[in-house]
Amino acid sequence: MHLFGKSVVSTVVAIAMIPGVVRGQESLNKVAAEAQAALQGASPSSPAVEELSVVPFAPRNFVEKSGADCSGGIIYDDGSFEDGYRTTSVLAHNFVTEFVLPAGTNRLNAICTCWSRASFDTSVTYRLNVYAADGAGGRPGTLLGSVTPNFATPSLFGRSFFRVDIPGGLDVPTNRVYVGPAWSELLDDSFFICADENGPGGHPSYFGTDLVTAPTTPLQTASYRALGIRVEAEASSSCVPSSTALCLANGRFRVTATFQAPNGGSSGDANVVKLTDETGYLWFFSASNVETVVKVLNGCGLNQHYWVFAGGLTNVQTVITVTDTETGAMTTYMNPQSTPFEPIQDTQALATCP
Ligand SMILES: [Ca+2]
Repeated sequence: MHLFGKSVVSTVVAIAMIPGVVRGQESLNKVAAEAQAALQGASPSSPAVEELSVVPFAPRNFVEKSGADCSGGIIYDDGSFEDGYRTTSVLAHNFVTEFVLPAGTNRLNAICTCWSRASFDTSVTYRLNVYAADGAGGRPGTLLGSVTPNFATPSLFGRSFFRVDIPGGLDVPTNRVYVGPAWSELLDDSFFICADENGPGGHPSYFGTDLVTAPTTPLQTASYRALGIRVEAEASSSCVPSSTALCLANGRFRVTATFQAPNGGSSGDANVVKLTDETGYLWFFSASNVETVVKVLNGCGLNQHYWVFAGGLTNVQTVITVTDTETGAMTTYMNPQSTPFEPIQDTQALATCP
């Protein structure tokens, strides 16, 4: 598909657009929803990724930085972007990359995205989505938060970073999340998220064609290494409770766990249920089937440590992580596969008093 040519379908959509529409999120969603309804059955059932580099005169290996680029943050690209991607959807594009937050950090402060364009529309309106890694097979799942709307004005065929600060930060319950932009092809024609095609790579990206729904199609162009998406993260001052994060001692300590059933059985994040401010339990397979009880005790008056105790009713492989969100210190316990859970009575767990 030529970048400047419009398919019959997208021409129909363009006519349906209202001139001067306010580019708020509500109108973004409304326009997309109306177009989706109008196009039912007409949109491609399996959208693919379209590459900016099919434009023969696009400059290569060219980085133009127009703003803060999260250079001190979590970066998976090599600093130069050889291409740009969007989907073939005539409705919307949604790209995310997996980010693994450094130990002790669970608050996203800023997201930087690199943009390029191949049209005379100079400004793209986009939302930034953060998804939990709780979809099928660890793919993007629950939408944890969005920052919207945002605007970027990349130069024609350039590659420019645009930084968005998250007001108050976004606390996330696990250290692995998916982050990236979504934008409407109806409102913003021919914009591309920058792509690094010769860096170290190592983190998967996914794409989809809805502004909100978690994108779950793996990005697998031949030369994909990383997208132009970076984040800044820091330690939150407290634990954020969720179905997989147990917050104890007035929110200071976060307990999370993963499990792996034997013989390639099910695996994932343990579900947590709080019992008291210092005790909770984990379940893996059903809410009625308790696997492990965990507590964090304040032993500062006795031996200048916080204590971690746990008792298991399981022989499934389990990894329990206890994090002191005030200091970022963490300790991890593992029960091996097909082994009766040995009691944990760790009175030296965290030397982070008071
Ligand atoms: Ca590169």
